Amino acid sequence: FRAYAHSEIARDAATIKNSVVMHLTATFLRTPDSMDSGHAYLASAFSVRDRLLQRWNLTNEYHDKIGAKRVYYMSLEFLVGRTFDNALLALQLRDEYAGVLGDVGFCLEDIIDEERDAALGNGGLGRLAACYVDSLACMNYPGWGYGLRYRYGMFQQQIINGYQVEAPDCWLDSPNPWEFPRPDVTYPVKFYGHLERDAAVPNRFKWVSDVVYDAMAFDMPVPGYGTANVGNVRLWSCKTNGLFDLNKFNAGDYQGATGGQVAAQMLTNVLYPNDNTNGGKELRLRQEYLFCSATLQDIVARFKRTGRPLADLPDMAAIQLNDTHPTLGIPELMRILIDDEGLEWDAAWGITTRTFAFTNHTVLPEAMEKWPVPMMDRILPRHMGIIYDINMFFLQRVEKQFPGDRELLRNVSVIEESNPQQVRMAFLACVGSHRVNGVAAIHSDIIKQTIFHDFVRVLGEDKFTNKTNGVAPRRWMNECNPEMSALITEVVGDRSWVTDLTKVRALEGRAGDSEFCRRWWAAKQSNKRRLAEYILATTGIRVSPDALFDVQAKRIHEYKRQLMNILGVIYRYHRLKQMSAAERAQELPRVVVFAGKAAAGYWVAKQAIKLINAVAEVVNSDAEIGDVLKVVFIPDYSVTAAEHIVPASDISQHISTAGTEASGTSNMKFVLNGGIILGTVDGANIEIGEEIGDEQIFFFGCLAHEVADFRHYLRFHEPKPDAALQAAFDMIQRNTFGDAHTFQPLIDSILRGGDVYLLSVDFPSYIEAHKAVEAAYRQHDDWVTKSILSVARMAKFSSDRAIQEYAEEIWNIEPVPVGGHA
Ligand code: DL6
Repeated sequence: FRAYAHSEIARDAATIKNSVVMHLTATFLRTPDSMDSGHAYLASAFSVRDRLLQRWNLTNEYHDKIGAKRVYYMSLEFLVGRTFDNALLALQLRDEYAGVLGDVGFCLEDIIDEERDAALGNGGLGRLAACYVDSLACMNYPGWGYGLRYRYGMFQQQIINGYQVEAPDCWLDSPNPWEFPRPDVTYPVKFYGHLERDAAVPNRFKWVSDVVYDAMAFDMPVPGYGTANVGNVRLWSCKTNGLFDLNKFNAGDYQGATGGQVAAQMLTNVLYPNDNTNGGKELRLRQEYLFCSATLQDIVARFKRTGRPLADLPDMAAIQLNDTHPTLGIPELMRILIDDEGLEWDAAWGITTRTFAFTNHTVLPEAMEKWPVPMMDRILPRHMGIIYDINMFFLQRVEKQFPGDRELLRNVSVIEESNPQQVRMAFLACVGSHRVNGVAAIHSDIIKQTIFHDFVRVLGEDKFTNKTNGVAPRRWMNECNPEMSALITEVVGDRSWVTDLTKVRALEGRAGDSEFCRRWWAAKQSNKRRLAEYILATTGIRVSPDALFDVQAKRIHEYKRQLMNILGVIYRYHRLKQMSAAERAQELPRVVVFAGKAAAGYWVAKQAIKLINAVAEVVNSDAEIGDVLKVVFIPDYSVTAAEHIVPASDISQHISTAGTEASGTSNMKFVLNGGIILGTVDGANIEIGEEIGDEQIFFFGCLAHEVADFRHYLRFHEPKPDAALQAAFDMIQRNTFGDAHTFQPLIDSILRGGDVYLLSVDFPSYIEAHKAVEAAYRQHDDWVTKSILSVARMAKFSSDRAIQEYAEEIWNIEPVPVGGHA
């Protein structure tokens, strides 16, 4: 095995061709003559996968052998996207496969397009998890992701009559080359039942239930770029085979016979399509527990194979909770240590808190996970008991520290005294972890001043830290923007910048070089042409690549203020309609691109999509306007769609109400691709501005510390829209975009709903910021210089930097290269 594992990956055309043909014939029962592009993809992907396997095995075996401490990144979401191209680039085999496929009449780009996205996430949080496992692999850190293998990923968004309509994402309909079923890695997970006290040992219980499901592992490789390390994401799926009831079947009860299977399947059937909201559904709680239980059982089992005492677990395993969704991991580890392994409470608690760390990703109240105590008690009686005890010991400590402070006890209690009582998952995660971090500097400050304010008093400031997000340069530069990447490689001298983004600083020296600027701009134009073709193919709308491309691509949410953007577009349309033809001809042509999904039950967000499409229909068919303004809603936003959209922006909008966007990561992606930001002083926009310089970014809007006062004022006073906003409202109310009644609730959310997201406050400065962008864009040479300087100064926003900070300051893990060749 070792000789095989260390052997050089075969790269010659003949061997690659043989392996593709072998898979075509032996795995898919096709012949080269009957190969279509779907099978060309599958055969090629399986052949690439073969080349990863030896390294994958070696990586895990090596980490086990040397007893490396691993980090386990627990996330209910992994928004991976496609893997084929990523793997080809990581293994540096792209040209070889392009050649082999070309020889048999296929174009690699078309073959790449055959792959379905693995869309096991909603947005930023899930995509961050995917970037982080990529960085772990590339930087040789021993680490695994743990998640759920949803049978249906993020829903597919269709736009019908301007409205979002959801369709299931049946991504597993065709074979998935990027997963390995592990039927031998299966754990029983219990629900409901009752507890039997162990009379001999205080705090120990036997949890008795006959509702037991089996969680089975599927492993996904994470190719490390330019290293022999291959990471692993282990996803759990609920097994159904053993649940077929033959007795019921024999008695003619065919539906009853499969009832158990259906119930089991439900657990890992669907990704909950909520971003920054918490539905509080019972099925979701069971999903979370299945995930946590299987993961913790697996981690403990792996640890026990080392033969070390359980007290050493924190020396061998760091577990990062990606938001509160995996927080049940804390009481689950306590249950395993106390009930299964026989440890005392204090020993178990010491191990648990030294093992877990927690990342908070939001301050929105509607996203805070809380579970009703009666529900938790019914589904997970043992865990409810453990949570009560965790809370009791914690509150005892608080009482000792701050005697008699009842309000403080109420404020920090893991159990909220409402009716019914609720378990506050963020508090449980905070109490059970040794570190808590936010995801951008401003966000980490805000959580210390708001939700965790009292915890800072009790637990000390040191427990709270910041880890500003980052994105993977592999996917978000090298893969999605080959032309710009080639220019960077030329300036840096080699491709080392792909794994060391500090090297892009070298671009600064070329920002004043007119020939280089010309080529930089040519790369941007070519990306814009590519996006124009994509827009034509997906929407039927023809746009000019010579216009300014103005993009807002992200989840549709009130706090992200797509509504402000479209109101700005309406105002622009209003102005254009008032101009003479000669005046209009002087205007800067603009294509305004929207993309993003709204949670299925989020009515206001879905109405915003309808308004965008209604405006698009009117504006795009207005012959007077022509190419001066086009409005596009690209349907079914996904990782792959983002790879088309991001490299093509001139400006992108990140315009959340100050203090509401924890970080944002698409802001980083757009700037890393030479786009300029129009944004609020929020999330990571602030740090991006600090890095690239204020001349490279267009800020507007009120500041986070002003928001509370504005909101307070607007609760008691009707907002006064400025003339521009009023003109936009008037246009809607004159039925310009169809029946005004459809959109009145959107207007009312501003005029009569307290304008929670402060559109009326920020609109005037938003319009001014657009004017500043236009003026700057007309200074073409300066604009290109801005674009180059921005990219040059963006090293901080590599996920590699973020992962290194987590590794050194939270996880205490070291890089362990397994050797071998890239
Ligand atoms: O940290 C990743 C990402 C941030 O960039 C976004 O600003 C933030 O909104 C998002 N948070 C969530 C929270 N979901 N829940 N719960 O998706 O995280």
